[in-house]
Amino acid sequence: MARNFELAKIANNSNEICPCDDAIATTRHGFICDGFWEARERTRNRDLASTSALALMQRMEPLSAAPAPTSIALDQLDRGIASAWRLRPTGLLTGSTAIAASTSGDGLPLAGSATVFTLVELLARTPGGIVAALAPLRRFQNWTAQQPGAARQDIESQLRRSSESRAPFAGLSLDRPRIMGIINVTPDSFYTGTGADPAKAIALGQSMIEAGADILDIGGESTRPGAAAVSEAEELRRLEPVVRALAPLGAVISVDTRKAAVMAAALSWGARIVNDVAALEGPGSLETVARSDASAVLMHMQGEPATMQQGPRYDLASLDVADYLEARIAACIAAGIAPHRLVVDPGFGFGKNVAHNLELLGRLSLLQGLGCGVLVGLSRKSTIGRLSGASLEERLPGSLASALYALSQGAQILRVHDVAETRQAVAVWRGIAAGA
Ligand code: 7PJ
Repeated sequence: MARNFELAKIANNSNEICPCDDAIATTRHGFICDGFWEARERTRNRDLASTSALALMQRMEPLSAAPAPTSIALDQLDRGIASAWRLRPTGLLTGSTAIAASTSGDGLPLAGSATVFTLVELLARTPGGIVAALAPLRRFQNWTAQQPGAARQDIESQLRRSSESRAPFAGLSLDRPRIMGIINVTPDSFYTGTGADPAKAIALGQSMIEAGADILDIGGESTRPGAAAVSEAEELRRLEPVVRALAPLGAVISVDTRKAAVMAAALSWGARIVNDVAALEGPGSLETVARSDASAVLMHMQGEPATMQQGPRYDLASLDVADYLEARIAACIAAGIAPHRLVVDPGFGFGKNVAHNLELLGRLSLLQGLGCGVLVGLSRKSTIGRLSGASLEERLPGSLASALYALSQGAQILRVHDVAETRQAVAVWRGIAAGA
């Protein structure tokens, strides 16, 4: 009773949920309630109290839709007023229908893949808010040809980047979906408890390679909201044996870190990708990657892990995230990192509520206009729980559904906990898409 009261109190005071673990809440005052750690354990144990805890927690964030842009006809778009625009390839086709549309000029390949887009949604910022105009590709191309020079060049280059093939990333061709297995060498990550035990992390990595992982993403710091900060020395200590042991085994090694010194060390131990939830914004990160020949994942995060789930705000999440990632790509290029060394990631759950995550996933193909591969990490995150009511342990089916949706929108890399299951789902999805 006392505990339920405690949970109710927490639920009433809370406004957001961690992106990863349903059972962790931040309060309006920005701290993690102690009672929640116990509640989390109870959720894992799946006793009766934990079920009601989950129900309480799921009520904390309503499943509301993100504000939609105002729909207008393409001809109504006042070019003088729109300050910036982005194209979202849509009307996506697969199989022989895709080939036919491509042959007739009614469609273009999405990022060089077998999926073809036949419609374009033009999103524009105007003083009155964001507007969206949807048009068939040919009509859109005709309209583009009538635009003044600079605008035309901008739109044409976005269209070209959305359709051209991606360069290989860290030696992996992106002409088929790639799977990145998640290995957290941390005592406090939200899922897959290898803890901080290197031997268990190495064994998990070996099993992921056997299951067909192309990339292993090894992290020594939890970026979940409220997670304890980890010193550089501790992060290095956790990562070194795992990176060194797994690097020679065939999968490309990625290091999930925000610290430049950790990036440099992991690269010297054999890692080839830096996965940075801060998109190389930390001190020395850009320079460290530029000095190496490493590749990097640029992820969008609004705010800082400790507080990012407290009232995140966007004009339109997909547009704001695309603008941010474009700026980070430009910063990388300026620092000497060529675009083929980069993939972008919208950062599901990092300073985003459920509605933001769903809008981002629905408009994922917008990111193809940046010209880099797109990586998606939705595996077992709280949005899956919110849509399905499933606990952390039960979220594999929902994770697979979200992964396949991301593939249908052109994502090239899936960051997942469940490599074998994802691999099977991807193989079946690809077979079906090519089938007719
Ligand atoms: C992500 C990540 C993600 C990238 C985490 C978890 C939570 N890195 N690190 N993208 N999420 N690039 O392990 O699911 O979505 S931490």
